[in-house]
Amino acid sequence: MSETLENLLNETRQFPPPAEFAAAANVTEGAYAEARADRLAFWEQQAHRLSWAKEWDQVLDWSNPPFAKWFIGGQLNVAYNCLDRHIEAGRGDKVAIHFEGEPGDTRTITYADLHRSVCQAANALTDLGVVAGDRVAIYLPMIPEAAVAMLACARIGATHSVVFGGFSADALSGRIDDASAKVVITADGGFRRGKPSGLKSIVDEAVVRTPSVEKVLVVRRTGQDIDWDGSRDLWWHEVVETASAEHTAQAFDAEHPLFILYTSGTTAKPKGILHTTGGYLTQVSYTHHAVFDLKPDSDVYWCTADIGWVTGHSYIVYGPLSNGATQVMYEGTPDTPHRGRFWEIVQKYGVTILYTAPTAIRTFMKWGDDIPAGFDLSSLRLLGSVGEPINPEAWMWYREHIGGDRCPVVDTWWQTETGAIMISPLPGVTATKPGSAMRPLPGISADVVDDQASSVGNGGGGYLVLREPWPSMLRTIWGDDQRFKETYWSRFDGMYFAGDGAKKDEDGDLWLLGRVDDVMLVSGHNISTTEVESALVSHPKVAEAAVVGATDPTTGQAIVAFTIPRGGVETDGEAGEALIQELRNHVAKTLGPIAKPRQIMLVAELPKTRSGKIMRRLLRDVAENRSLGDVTTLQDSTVMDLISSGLQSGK
Ligand code: 6R9
Repeated sequence: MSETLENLLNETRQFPPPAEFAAAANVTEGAYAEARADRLAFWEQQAHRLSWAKEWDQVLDWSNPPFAKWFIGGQLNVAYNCLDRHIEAGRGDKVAIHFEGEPGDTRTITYADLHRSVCQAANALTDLGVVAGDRVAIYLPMIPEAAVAMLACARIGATHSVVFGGFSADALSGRIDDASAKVVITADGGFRRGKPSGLKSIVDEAVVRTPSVEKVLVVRRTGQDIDWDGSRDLWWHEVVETASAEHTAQAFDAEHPLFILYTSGTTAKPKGILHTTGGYLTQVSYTHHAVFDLKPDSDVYWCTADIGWVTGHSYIVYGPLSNGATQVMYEGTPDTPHRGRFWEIVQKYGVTILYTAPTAIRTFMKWGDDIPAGFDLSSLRLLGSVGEPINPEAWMWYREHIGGDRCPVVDTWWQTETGAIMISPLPGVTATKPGSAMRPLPGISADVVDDQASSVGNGGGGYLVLREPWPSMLRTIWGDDQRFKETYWSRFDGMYFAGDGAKKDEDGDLWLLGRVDDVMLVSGHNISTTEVESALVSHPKVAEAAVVGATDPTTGQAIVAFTIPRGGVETDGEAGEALIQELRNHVAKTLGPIAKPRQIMLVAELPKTRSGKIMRRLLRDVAENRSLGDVTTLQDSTVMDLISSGLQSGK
């Protein structure tokens, strides 16, 4: 990977924080030096952001790597930290959640309201026989009950396993079974693209195969007809909303399991990533405060992720609520009932901090600049990105068309496994570069190493690793310590291997290059898919691109690009052919002739996972004329048919 291209390093645009923003920022430059001087003392200080029932005796126990323990001997309750302590501080009437349902129904939920619901749900779960250490599966749409259910589990020490509401019965039953969940919390359905989708029917199918499940608790959201098993199913409004709202939170050990969240490996069985209590809450609370510069009294924060992903866990539920934020929660899709829905929501609630994903940003670019231009976005003061490398042009578009050229943009790198943000600008400190996640946060030691595990110098590329344990790190893979060691700790001795490629530029700032499985080897040169994609997206006629390496008799692998033109670009017949030539030449000019794609296909859509990441594996199958591999994690299964049929017609 050291022979990578120079393109991203040629990005010279830089955006220092506005002086006013920097002057009022939550975190200043000094934090880096402080953490460097004494990393454990730094994290200990961050742990004091929380209320502990009992202080820890030791900050970190790393005597048995890679099994870390943080804040040993400490005890706390997560729900108490997210709710009760704000109420005790006189902030019970503050809005916690502005809920916006897809059909337009709304709910305003204060911290006192949320506390009441969580206490009721905690009592109801206790009545159902759930005790500390039991697992509870949560399979809900993006409605406030999802946060209530998670916090109720945390309150009684039950470990939740949230399964994204778009997953199939197979995926759901596999996850319920792996964790032996005792209770499943679901809804009759949710609203998606204007239609009620079924959830309860999928649970019915899944639990036939999961003997551990004793009860299914059902929220009424859509009112659609559902099947009912009187010995197993219970309505949320009958058992939770009638339960006592008195509940005293008991403190749990800092290493008590808080949640399991499954990540789908590319091939094998999903991995149950286990997070625990004290270190996790410390790091999500600190990073939410530092990276988003949250001012709880004036900000309106909105993270557009689904609660079914780690971004929703850490930056909708635990980070913002532990910090006493007011936030927006939206149930639906960005184009229902119209393509301005996000901007309408920003305008309506006066959102000040927006956290979304490159896949959404590129979609908005494709839809056209005039859509956000039709709304008042002047309340925004900070923009965040997460989920994939953000192409420099998408970053610029986000800054200009959403951030009015005034809001700092923070590109945040992290993973389900890391639990919290690891690499990101600090908005009041860092002069950002479009497309770079910049530096590890204070207290985090990320590095880029070569095949021999040596740190690369500035200007070099290689593998992203984490050299020291961090508070919100995964503790293991549920039930499989061996797999935990093999997956993350065996590639480089004594380091956590993240599976991502990265580069250091001449200033030592970090550029993420995507999963190392996606790197292409063309005539002996390592070329990252991210770089070629960014070169394509830097062309004014391109909205989105996905690049793969296909076997080639002369070059080993050859670059094949799937490209979505921006709205209004002519692609029929000769115009399409001309555009393809123009794009091939554009890539050759930007990155060098070695990176010129062998083939470019103009397509209408790209295959994405349900969390919005491009599935290059499937495009590789198409590029190499193979039948498609496993498509069960595809967001939209018709996309691949569209792409394949487009190719046959020569497009
Ligand atoms: C939070 C989340 C993790 C993988 C990660 C990387 C990619 C996430 C990124 C990014 C470049 C960023 N990723 N954020 N790549 N820049 N800012 O997405 O967790 O679903 O577990 O995915 O996502 O490849 O390894 P998760």
